[in-house]
Amino acid sequence: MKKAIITGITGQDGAYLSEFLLKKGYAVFGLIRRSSSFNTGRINHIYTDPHDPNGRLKLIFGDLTDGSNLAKVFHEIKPDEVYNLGAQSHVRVSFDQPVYTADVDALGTLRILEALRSVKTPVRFYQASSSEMFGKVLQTPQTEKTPFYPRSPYGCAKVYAFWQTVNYRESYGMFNCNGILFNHESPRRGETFVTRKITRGATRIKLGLQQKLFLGNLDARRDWGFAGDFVEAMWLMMQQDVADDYVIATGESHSVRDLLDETFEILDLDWKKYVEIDPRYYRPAEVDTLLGDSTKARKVLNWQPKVNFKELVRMMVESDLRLAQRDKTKLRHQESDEEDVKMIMAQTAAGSLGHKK
Ligand code: NAP
Ligand code: G4F
Repeated sequence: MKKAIITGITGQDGAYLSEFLLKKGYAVFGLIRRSSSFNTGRINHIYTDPHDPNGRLKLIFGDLTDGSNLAKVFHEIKPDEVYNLGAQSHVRVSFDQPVYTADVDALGTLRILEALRSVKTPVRFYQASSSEMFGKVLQTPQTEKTPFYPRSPYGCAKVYAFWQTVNYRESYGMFNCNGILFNHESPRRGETFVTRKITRGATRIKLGLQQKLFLGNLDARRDWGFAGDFVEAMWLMMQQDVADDYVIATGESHSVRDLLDETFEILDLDWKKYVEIDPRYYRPAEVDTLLGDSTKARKVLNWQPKVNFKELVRMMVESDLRLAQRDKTKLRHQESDEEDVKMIMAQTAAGSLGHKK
């Protein structure tokens, strides 16, 4: 049975990739960070009892800032494949936490590469590179040959990690791949990324749980795909005879405004009545437009996306509508529970439920 280690298993892509690898028959080992509250919500449905000898998903505590722990994990598990999806992945936040972002996203990758270099069994390595590396784009559409021009601490950290991945491949003959993935979304997308923020906000507005939606730059354009399609490309890269780097994208670009049109139209609402601009969501430097050309992946990996923009938005709206409905029901129950508690307390104070002496 093949063994894969996934860093960032609790994130959006980690959850989809785990499901995908488990279906392929892999034993999956996920690195998780210790957290003061549960952080495994996206993978609870596939998690098995840690003592079950047949359980194929195991979680191990670890952190990309702790190199000695990474080396220990690799030596103990001797994986066939390592997928490095762990990152401080929010571009806006990287301006507030540039050093931390570099430590996790750039040096974290280097720590993995160094640890893997000392593992004696052959290991294949996947690095979650990003279209953010193209930043202020020098060519459209962007291919594997387009020069990088990062526009954020996050983008700079990912460029560093990209080149170290290539460098270790060329210097030490390691099987290292970079997947240069354009934006990919899903119902499991973090709530502060723009797609999910919009589908979540719009559905809550529809059900009366929220009045307004505050956003930043509505003119930015992105090549948005479905995360479930994109994790298949990660795996395909790792099954080739030769390690290489690939752009993974849909080849369609839409603005944040298009996303608002599409989302609110499904809900029969006019977004202009609800959306307000909040400059806090502007970035010191913006990536205005991204559009990927994944011809190489389509030819070599025989990969192509299955879900288009409209289908993606509908999938996210339906899922968020279900969650909003659940929140509304919970709120109603809470209100009626609150009434019950008040009534019981009032009766107690009045003596009708008072303690007998
Ligand atoms: P995500 O949902 O934000 O997940 C990030 C994961 O990294 C989480 O599991 C998080 O753990 C973990 N993590 C954060 N800091 C860590 C640390 N110090 N040590 C170990 N793990 C840490 O991101 P995603 O959307 O799934 O993206 C996966 C990867 O692809 C990331 O590297 C991202 O930068 C890259 N990428 C994403 C896209 C996209 O559009 N989604 C496009 C290109 C590249 P917690 O749950 O504990 O926070
Ligand atoms: O959804 P976003 O935060 O994604 P961004 O910055 O493109 O980064 C994502 O994709 C990258 C791949 O290119 C990944 F590497 C990265 O990890 C992450 O997954 O923002 C998209 C666009 C930006 O131009 C932003 O300025 O939407 C604009 N935007 C407008 N209002 C907003 C908002 N973004 C966020 N997060 N929140 C807003 O209120």
